[in-house]
Amino acid sequence: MKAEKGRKTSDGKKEEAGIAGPVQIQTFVFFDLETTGLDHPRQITEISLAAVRRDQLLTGTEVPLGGASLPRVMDKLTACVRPRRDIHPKAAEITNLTNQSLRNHRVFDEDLVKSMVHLLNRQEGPVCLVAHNGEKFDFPILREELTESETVDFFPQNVLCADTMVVIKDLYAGQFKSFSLPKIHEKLFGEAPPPEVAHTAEGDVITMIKIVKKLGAEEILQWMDKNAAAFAI
Ligand code: DCM
Ligand code: MG
Ligand code: MG
Repeated sequence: MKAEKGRKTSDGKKEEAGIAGPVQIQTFVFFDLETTGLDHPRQITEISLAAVRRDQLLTGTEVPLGGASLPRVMDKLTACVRPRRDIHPKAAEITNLTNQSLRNHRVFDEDLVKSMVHLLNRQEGPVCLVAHNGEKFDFPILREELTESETVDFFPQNVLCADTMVVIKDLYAGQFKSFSLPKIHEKLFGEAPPPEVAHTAEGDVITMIKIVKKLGAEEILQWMDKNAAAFAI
């Protein structure tokens, strides 16, 4: 988080200006949305959250999975959502979520938001939502759905957010020609995520975690400690 410069510590000494404050994010909640498409209003068709402790990203028990390693200890929530507008055919094609298949599902409502909040409340703080292209896509869409459904007051005010696309552009720009999630995965693991994984919210969340571990979690997590912003509206 951006440092509060010159803040006084409990013994009255001034902290050194310019050095990031004592914030060390303890839980990273990888997060992805599937939506009705790229045209506005963009509405959620699926949401996935996977909360992972810092130490699990750095040294956690590793289970081999497709040549990568994943933390064994994760708290996850994935849910489909019926949007209040039509799903664009292109979005339906890549996500395999259709107007027809979601027709009897619940909309983005208080019960879903409370499920998310309960998952977030169980994590050790500071907590940071992490999404790929989150600044331009997932974070504003979630904020809009919270506002529209009048559930924004339930959402914890102290949650942070960070965008892995921004982090990777900042730290590893030279390594990649494209910064899309499938292209980064392809470069690092020799193949794109399979179609049954790509553009599913949970599949994209898992891909993000694999990428962070593979590129170097230590450096990426420290970047987020320094640069994460407040999620609250
Ligand atoms: N999307 C789209 N067309 C694309 C890429 C994405 O309409 N070529 C929309 C639909 C997806 C959403 O963006 O549900 C999120 O993309 P992603 O699966 O990459 O998270
Ligand atoms: Mg996404
Ligand atoms: Mg996705």
